[in-house]
Amino acid sequence: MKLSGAQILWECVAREGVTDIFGYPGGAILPAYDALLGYPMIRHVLVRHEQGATHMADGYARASGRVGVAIATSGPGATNMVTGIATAMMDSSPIVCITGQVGSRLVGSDAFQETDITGITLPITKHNYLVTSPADVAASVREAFAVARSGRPGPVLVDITKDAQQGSCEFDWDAAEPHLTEAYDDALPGDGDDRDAIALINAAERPLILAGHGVIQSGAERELLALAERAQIPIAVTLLGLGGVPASHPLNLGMMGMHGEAWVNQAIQQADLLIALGMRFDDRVTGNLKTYAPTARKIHVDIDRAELNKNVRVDVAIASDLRVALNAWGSQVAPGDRRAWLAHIAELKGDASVRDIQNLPDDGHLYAAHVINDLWRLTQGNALVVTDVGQHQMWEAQYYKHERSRSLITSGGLGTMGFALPAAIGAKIARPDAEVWVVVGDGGFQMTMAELATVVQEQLDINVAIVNNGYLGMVRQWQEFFYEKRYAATPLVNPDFVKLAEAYGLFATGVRTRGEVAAAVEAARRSGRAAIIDFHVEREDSVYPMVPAGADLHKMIRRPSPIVETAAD
Ligand SMILES: Cc1cc2nc3c(=O)[nH]c(=O)nc-3n(C[C@H](O)[C@H](O)[C@H](O)COP(=O)(O)OP(=O)(O)OC[C@H]3O[C@@H](n4cnc5c(N)ncnc54)[C@H](O)[C@@H]3O)c2cc1C
Ligand SMILES: Cc1ncc(C[n+]2csc(CCOP(=O)(O)OP(=O)(O)O)c2C)c(N)n1
Repeated sequence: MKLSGAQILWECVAREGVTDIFGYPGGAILPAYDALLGYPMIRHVLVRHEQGATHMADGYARASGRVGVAIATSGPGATNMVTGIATAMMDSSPIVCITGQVGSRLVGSDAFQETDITGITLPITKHNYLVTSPADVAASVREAFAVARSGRPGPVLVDITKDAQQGSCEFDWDAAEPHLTEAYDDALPGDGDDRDAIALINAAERPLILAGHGVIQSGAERELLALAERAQIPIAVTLLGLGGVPASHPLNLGMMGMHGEAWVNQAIQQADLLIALGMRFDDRVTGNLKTYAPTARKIHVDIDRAELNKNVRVDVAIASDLRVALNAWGSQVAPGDRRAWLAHIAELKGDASVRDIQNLPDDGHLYAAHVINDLWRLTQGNALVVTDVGQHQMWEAQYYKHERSRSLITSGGLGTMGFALPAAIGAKIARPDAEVWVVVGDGGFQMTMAELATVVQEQLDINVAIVNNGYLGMVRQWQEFFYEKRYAATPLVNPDFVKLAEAYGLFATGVRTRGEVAAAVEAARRSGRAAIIDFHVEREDSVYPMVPAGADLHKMIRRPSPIVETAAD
């Protein structure tokens, strides 16, 4: 069957099972857009900025586990994608980005809207392709999907010249089947021996599981809980691991790291064994590496061999898909009695719990923690929450109790402000039945709020909670703690977000006191359309506890005023 390169592109995308793509047209990608009209089974979501398209594809992928697809034209369209691609790369999110390129004979001539996007994205993609002939489209596109979803997932870019889209050739799906090299395929059995890992676990008195994003990505939630319950090992989770273990599970201690629970960080420092599963020892998680978990032996299971012994030297390093590894350990892990260790952690919890906000008398002030806590109660923990980056992101992690995998989507590794709204659009399209809440700061919201028009055009029912403190809050907090309150470039003058939302035809309301929170959330939920709530929160509140960057993990800054204990809350 003879098809144009553009038709081959969509033929392959459709056969990969893709039903939704996110993009923005332009000259060099016009042949592909023209051919798209012949593929009505693929829904195209017109974004307002190509960065939005990449975050949407990313949110789609994180919400569903399927590959997200974004498309843009050459030059500025392609460069606008760079932040979204880097975001997906840092958090191992599988997306395929398709860009148009100038005609192959013009490549290298500084032609109109020519950029070397494969060169630019080389370090922030798992792999990328420059396709200059229609005969190469099928193999490149099929391989791009295979690379994006294989092994450790990640972003792949396919740059297709205009003449490669316009020219024709025979389309042969089978002949284009990808044959991945080991580097992009699932990990081979690792060097570390399962028997060594099991022996360490069985001998440990104070073991701790560190559960990361890889638990969710490998679908190993049940296997992980089975291990923890059988051996009675407590679990700490990373930011991107939240939801992989139900928050209410008695062995789940909560989040580790810079803004993690104080008792979790102390338990890490006192453990005699860390079992790190699908997490990469980010510096937000370890603090000072020289003093990190000094008394612990360490086991690390990761699908990416390059992560093993990268930041933290371990005793047993296993390169494997996590689910495969945990199944192999299975019943060889001995049933454990770790009551003494668990009781000790419960004591740490009692001593260290400083998050009192819930029990503070209502003095007329509205704290972000109130907002998140009420949102959690009112949605009964069932919402799919997509956060932006900053203080509100950390408060969400602390106060919204995630019970299910893929119920929190957030930019962890790159920490990309502007991520939340577009990622939520992708998530809602991937899971139309989910109740989606965006939790976003007044700063980050203004980076990509143009995508509200996409929400309206696609008739998406998404709720946006703006945690409005009139500052670039997280940076203000660093200035308060480390720069003597010299607030350089952090106070914000904002538009009236309620009026803005109304201009888009959305439901909108503002909240200034704690007593108004519940009614506003319920009104947004009942409105049956996209909604924005502008929460005017305490302007100079800070996120506690905090491990200053590079400090020892147990040396946390605590909330200064004495506050009532609510560990059980
Ligand atoms: C303002 C701010 C503050 C932050 N504070 C904190 C904090 O206090 N605590 C915290 O935890 N984080 C914090 N972060 C996030 C932090 O920067 C990292 O993004 C996060 O810790 C990474 O979590 P992870 O290692 O689980 O996930 P990833 O970075 O996604 O790594 C996942 C790992 O799992 C592996 N993997 C993937 N699939 C599989 C599989 N099938 N089988 C086995 N392995 C697999 C991957 O190879 C990778 O090594 C913060 C971020 C921001 C922006
Ligand atoms: C694109 C981008 N630029 C700058 C930063 C640095 N940064 C991290 S948090 C933050 C402040 C965020 O402010 P806001 O969105 O209002 O959220 P808040 O911290 O107040 O909750 C900034 C500027 C970033 N993470 N991303």
